[in-house]
Amino acid sequence: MMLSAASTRNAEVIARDFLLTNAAVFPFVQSEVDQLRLVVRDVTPEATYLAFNQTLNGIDVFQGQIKFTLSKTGEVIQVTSSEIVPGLNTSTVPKLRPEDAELKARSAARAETNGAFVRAPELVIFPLDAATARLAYRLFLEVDSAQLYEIVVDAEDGKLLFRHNAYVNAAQARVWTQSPNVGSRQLVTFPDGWLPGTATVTTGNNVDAFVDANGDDQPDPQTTGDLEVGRASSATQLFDFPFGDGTINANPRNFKAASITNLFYFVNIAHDFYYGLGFTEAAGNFQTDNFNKGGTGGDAVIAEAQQGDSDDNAFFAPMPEGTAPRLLVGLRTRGTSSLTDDLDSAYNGQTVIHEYGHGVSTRLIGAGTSTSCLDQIQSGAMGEGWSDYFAISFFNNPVYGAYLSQNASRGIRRQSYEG
Ligand SMILES: [Ca+2]
Ligand SMILES: [Ca+2]
Ligand SMILES: [Ca+2]
Ligand SMILES: [Zn+2]
Repeated sequence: MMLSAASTRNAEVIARDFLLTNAAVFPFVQSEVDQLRLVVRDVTPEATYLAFNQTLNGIDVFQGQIKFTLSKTGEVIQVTSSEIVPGLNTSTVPKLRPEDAELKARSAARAETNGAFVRAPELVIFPLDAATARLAYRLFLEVDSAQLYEIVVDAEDGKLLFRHNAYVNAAQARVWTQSPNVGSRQLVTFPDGWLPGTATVTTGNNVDAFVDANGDDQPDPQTTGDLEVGRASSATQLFDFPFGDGTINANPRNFKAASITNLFYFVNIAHDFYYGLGFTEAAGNFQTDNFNKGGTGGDAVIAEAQQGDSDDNAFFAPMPEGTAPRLLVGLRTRGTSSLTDDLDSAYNGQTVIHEYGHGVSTRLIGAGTSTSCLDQIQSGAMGEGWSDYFAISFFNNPVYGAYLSQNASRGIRRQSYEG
């Protein structure tokens, strides 16, 4: 179906006229249509493709495009639009200087001293919703071979409005993939589903991870550069924080963001591991949104790092299907008053697979209802055995808790599972 009649007029004139005569769909007034900047004009024997960008006082609206396809006889065949904002009255005079915007962008990308801008800062109008927009700077910062960020910061207060890594369109984190006893910390890319595209803290569909040093089971209300109300925080979804624990004579309490990030990572790993074994939405797993795949949502794991009541231990508090369970991991004091020899269970993958395993076994055996089905001596022992089995099996490492005990031959159990 054609959207307009054939015409011998210039394609650009046809397109602008179309917008004015379809104000119910594109509520632009004449001056707004006049300000549209033609950015693409691609003429083929069969069709003409046009793209306009909305502008205000010569400044482009960020991703504010309207695209037209016209037949060779001048009929409008298709019109699509993205972030256009009719009735804009945003100021087009920046308060921030371009060099200030560069400093803000560097800080957002954690590249204060490294990396280079590949384009000069340019002003854009950044829509916040269908009716409001901010004047902003758009910058491109190449940090290294894995990170080239497109960053948009507010031209008035420098607030980060948008970030996108042209190389990796996903969140990343630097984590221990087994424990500080094994290998080095790795920069990993989060699979889809771990963190919403706009998230800036460690709250995802499978887990909400935060620090609870005072042991009240609520996120400690701490907000610093690396923390936002107790969660690890990164405006660029680059969860890369300084690490320290007793293995390098550092007090792990001074590295909360790294701890929370690693716990977030391991709980997601556990979610995906058990999911693959059949602990799906319909089986009663732990997710906020179940994507219409059965079961009851609203029960992503609440994961508490450096939990104040869990020194030298870790816990899983099961809940009925549909209510969020808690996974608590504590610091290991190692029986000394020194804080700089302390270890952190959040860095121990086996601990998280084990504790999460209690959630799985209790949810399955309790039919999504009982939370005490594995509480007796024999059933409890079986639960511990299953959890250890999954933990050593996942990492293909028969010694349970070598990091926590700094004992490579038997870990925190009486002996290795291989004797
Ligand atoms: Ca707390
Ligand atoms: Ca569930
Ligand atoms: Ca200690
Ligand atoms: Zn256990």
